Amino acid sequence: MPHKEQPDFQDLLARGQEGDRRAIGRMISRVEASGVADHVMMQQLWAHIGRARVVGITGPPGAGKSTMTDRMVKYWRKKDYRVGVIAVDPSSPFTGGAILGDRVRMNDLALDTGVYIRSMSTRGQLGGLSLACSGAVSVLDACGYDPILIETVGVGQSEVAVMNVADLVLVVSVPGLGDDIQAIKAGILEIGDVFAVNKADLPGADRTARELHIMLSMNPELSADLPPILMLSAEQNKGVEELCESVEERFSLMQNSQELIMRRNRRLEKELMAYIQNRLYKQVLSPALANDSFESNVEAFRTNKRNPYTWAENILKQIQIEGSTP
Ligand SMILES: Nc1nc2c(ncn2[C@@H]2O[C@H](COP(=O)(O)OP(=O)(O)OP(=O)(O)O)[C@@H](O)[C@H]2O)c(=O)[nH]1
Ligand SMILES: [Mg+2]
Repeated sequence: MPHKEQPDFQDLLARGQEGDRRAIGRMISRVEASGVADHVMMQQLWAHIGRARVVGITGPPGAGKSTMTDRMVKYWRKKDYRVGVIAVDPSSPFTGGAILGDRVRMNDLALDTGVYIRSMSTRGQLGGLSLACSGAVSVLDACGYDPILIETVGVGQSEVAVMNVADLVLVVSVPGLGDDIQAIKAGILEIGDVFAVNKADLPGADRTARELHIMLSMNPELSADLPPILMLSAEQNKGVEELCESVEERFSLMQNSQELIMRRNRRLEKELMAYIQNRLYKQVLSPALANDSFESNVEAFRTNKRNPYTWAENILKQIQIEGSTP
């Protein structure tokens, strides 16, 4: 069945591919607003995506992720790539100033038409932050942006989950984190493909890099192929080139070994499963639960007037009946 938004979308896409930021912004907003990814749009995007290299950048608050992102964007701009940036702003009050900081820092980038920067909030993403982020990546990919950098603080679960959207994850550490490397969540260490010790202009960077090396060596799954650890000072623009080259090299390796394809397949499967679950919940399960909710039965369960497992079976029965109706 033709969708009424179809011609509108083709027009937006064509304009987005020319670098029209308003058109790109509108497409991303549509992905974000729909809660579950806008399936008509995702269907139309599918034929246009798969070229962009998606780099996730994560690390503790204040590690210099935005400063690094800014430098890395400039490196790829010099090579004439059109670069996309998705900055996932942490909603925590402690880092609430990040958006403004990012804006100020990336001001000169904002004037460059070869760069598209989008802030995305952890709040208000009905279908989940990862889904919204993945939709935004697809839009940018379809519009010809490559690489696409996603910056997020490695604190909350949803922020870390965003890294699933990336092909490659860059984990940023800095000297003097108190408990040093321990301050980086173990979960983040495991997802890193390239490690950066930023603020190498400050004392203690060597030690941080050494500790990182030891921690990574202890992981038996990695011991044969330790991810690279690079030191840099984003602020002084030292070591940024080497870092970007290392990221590019990693991408070539992943391309040659089919690792990239495997990761993308896994990601697609996860995304589609999340999408199906969302739709199932929204269209099938929530109407059934609205008629006969858990809450409305709590008292009956407690007083043995109704059995909770019978209730659950009853919900399932309703779904089957409703689900099989054409
Ligand atoms: N000394 C030093 N300071 C740096 C370096 N890179 C960034 N900074 C400073 O560290 C502070 C935080 O930098 P950001 O780039 O905002 O860090 P962030 O990781 O994006 O921060 P959040 O998004 O709030 O988590 C700023 O004051 C930067 O100027 C560096 O290489 N050396
Ligand atoms: Mg930042």
